[in-house]
Amino acid sequence: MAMLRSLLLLFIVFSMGNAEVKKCPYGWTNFGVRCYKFFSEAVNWITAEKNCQRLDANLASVHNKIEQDFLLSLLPSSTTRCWFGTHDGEQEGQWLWTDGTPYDYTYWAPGQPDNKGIENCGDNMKWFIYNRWNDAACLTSLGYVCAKYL
Ligand SMILES: [Ca+2]
Ligand SMILES: [Ca+2]
Repeated sequence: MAMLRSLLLLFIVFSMGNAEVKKCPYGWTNFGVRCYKFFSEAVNWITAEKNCQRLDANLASVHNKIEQDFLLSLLPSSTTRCWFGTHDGEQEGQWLWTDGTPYDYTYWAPGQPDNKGIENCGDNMKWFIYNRWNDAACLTSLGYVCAKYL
């Protein structure tokens, strides 16, 4: 009986060991089921997405106002804009997320997206009163926010 009890105890200990809580890598911030990080290095949009992919991430997608507010909270106050994961490069006006999630939410600034002079990449602005999205020329250099699943 004592043996059985010991075996049971061992089983429980090992089970608990396997049920470890998933954590974000150092420097990334957990929100919901994803981990986010702002990179201040200013690069063009495709470089930003590729840099995220090297970290098993994509440029961040946004699916509701709570995620939008969280994403902007990652930006240092001096940084007014960052790349995030939306683009309409394949077909004008058909916006997609680089992480493949459904395009089920938008938060464009007034008058945006305006495709002014050809703008196919989304930036998120902590600027003036808006805290909203803009479409920008993809070769613009901006910081960016990557996101990946836990
Ligand atoms: Ca466009
Ligand atoms: Ca624009």
